[in-house]
Amino acid sequence: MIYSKEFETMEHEDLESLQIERLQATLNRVYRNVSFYRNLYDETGLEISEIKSIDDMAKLPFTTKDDLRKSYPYEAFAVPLRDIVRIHSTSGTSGNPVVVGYTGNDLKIWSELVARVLSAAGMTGHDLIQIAFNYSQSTGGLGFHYGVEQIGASVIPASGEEVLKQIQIMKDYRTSALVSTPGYALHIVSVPEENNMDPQELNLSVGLFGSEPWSEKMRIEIESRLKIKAFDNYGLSEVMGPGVAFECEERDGLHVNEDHFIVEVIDPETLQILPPGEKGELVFTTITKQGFPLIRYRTGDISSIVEESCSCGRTTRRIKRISGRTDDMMIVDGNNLFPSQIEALLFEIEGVEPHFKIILDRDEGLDIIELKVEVTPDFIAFDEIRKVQKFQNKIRQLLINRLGLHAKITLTEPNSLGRTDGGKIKRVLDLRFF
Ligand code: DLL
Repeated sequence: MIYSKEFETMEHEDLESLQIERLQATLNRVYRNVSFYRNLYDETGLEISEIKSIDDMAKLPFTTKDDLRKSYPYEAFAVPLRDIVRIHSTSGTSGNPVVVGYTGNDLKIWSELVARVLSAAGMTGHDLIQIAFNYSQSTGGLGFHYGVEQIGASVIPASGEEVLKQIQIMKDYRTSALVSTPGYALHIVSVPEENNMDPQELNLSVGLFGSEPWSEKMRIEIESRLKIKAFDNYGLSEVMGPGVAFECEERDGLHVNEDHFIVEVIDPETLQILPPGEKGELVFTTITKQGFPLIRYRTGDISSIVEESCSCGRTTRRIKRISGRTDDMMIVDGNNLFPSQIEALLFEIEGVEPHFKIILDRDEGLDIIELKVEVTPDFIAFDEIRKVQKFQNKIRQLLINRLGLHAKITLTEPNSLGRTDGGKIKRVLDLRFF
């Protein structure tokens, strides 16, 4: 079903006029209220009144995650704090997290955009929808929650509940739709098999998965093992959370909510705009957000724009499934993590070198992470089991306390991790299949 027919099926010309009108209002707002944008435009001599068409957008400078981090916590908000009714944040890297504020109107729009995502996957007011995203600072849990209420379905906020409990709820409450990461869906299918439970006993018919990369192969596996139809959806906290782009019943690319976000694809090296069909970095501009508007935000996600119309009837353009990142960001069980975060922690521990390798693998759908760390040459304790264990524990605890990351720690001898010709260690070895 198409939730917002008027906007999702708008003639392209009308959509473009709407976009330009909303973009100009947003540019005025950020120029007036956000010193980062005002300084940026003043420095580059840009007059925002020059931006009269979508093509003119090329004149606007980009915004990066680093810019937003520097605005910690509230500098990039475009309204006074008293008008903000919700605050989310991205996980911090070695520095500050990005803090995102929503006004009451932003939340209303967010619910509507998530309602579009759910409706496109065939969910209606009759569904019982179990949300297995954490209800936390990240946007998955609460973002979906209000969208489910918006379509009048019943929401089961299972959040981070333990997996057997999740399955019990699914069985007893006759959950018809699951919203989670694709990895979690695979985990859910592995557990009943171990416990002699049959997925057929569940009433699930549809799954909506996102927040991390996944492949067509993984979709087939989830669908056949859970006996459901699985849909992809994409979003990021800085731009809004879930609700940015989503698959319809054709499942051939993700429709962007273009009446709220302008999407571009650029070459991450030359920063030139790429034509539809060419792969590059996704860039989003928000055109209705009040609390935390973003102009030409570089996401680091790699995709391309599909220009051909879709037979579902929506006229909004689609992006291809996300195929990777321009940076070294990893997504571990739906949480974003940069190697630099780990490096910063290791610097604090005496006796280890900041030389390490992260090995990512998947077991029964869940991500497992191993951290191999080289110790300094004077740490000759490999034969003192207790000392080694104590040391491993110290690193393990630090990762849990600071990054919420449960990793297996392996200590290795100096220079044992292998270097490239340039002397660098390849930081991440990702053995998960996508
Ligand atoms: O993951 C928002 C979200 C929640 C989207 C639930 C969908 C469902 P962040 O935690 O800020 O926000 O992470 C955003 O996750 O830049 C991508 O790298 C990655 N990502 C999100 N959705 C997909 C997807 C939420 N469908 C980052 N495929 C983004 C691949 C995805 N990667």
